[in-house]
Amino acid sequence: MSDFESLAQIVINGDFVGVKSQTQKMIDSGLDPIEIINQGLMAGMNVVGVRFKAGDMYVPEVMMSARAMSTGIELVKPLITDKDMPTAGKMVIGTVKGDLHDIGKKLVVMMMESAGFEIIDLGVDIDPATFVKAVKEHNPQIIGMSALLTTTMLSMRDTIEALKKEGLRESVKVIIGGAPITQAFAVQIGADGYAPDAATATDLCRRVIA
Ligand code: B1M
Repeated sequence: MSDFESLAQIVINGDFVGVKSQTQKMIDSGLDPIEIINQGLMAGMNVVGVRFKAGDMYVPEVMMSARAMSTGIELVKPLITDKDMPTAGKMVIGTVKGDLHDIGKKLVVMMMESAGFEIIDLGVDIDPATFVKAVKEHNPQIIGMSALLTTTMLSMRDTIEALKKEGLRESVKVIIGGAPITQAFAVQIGADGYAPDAATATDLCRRVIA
């Protein structure tokens, strides 16, 4: 097994202590930091995404892997400049107004960061005006909204309407998710896509901005 394969496997195992020593070893031996990220850390997280989607890995394991990957990224980051590491895209994300559920959203954030996206996480209970303000401030390609309550999911429609009112709807893709959300609902409110889980959300984001 190569050093890269071994690092990927340690990420899959969620072993953040192991990731620290293996990443440091690879840095010390002069390997390219970008390759350490792409062929080791992210390669491992990609496998985690596929297994999670297939139901072969569960939320706590995914969180352990994401933490392990972040440990490695923190070691490698000082060695690279922003221009060396192109981002896959920028997304503003939040749980909608009136809704405090954020475990699933955090999982989406972790998966997307692992895939190289820059994420601005607004947190929970985010009203349409705050999403609009964040679009103006950060100029993301994507807005992601999460809702876990049937009583709050309509706030997604309100945010889309607010974006239209401000003339911003054409400048961002809107993706939505959360337990009560369906593809039919996404179509109904004019979102660009719906993802049932965090791994699919990452694939969807890649697709909508391709
Ligand atoms: Co609440 N809660 N809760 N809750 N809670 C549910 C959602 C509920 C289904 C439980 C039930 O009754 N069976 C129910 C909603 C009923 C409904 O509307 N149909 C409910 C209720 C009623 C409530 C309160 C109203 C209870 C009360 O106070 N009477 C209250 C509301 C508070 C509020 O938000 N204003 C409330 C409060 C809470 C806690 C604070 C105690 C806690 C949240 C803690 C937190 O998030 N920090 C909580 C929890 C934990 C749950 C359950 C048990 C678990 C939710 C969860 O984290 N799932 C939930 C029951 C259930 O779902 N089994 C329930 C794990 C998580 C990984 O999955 O969030 O679905 P999920 O995310 C997935 C996908 O949905 C998707 O990817 C994720 C990972 O694969 N996804 C996206 C999510 N966001 C996405 C965004 C995307 C794409 C994909 O793109 C942007």
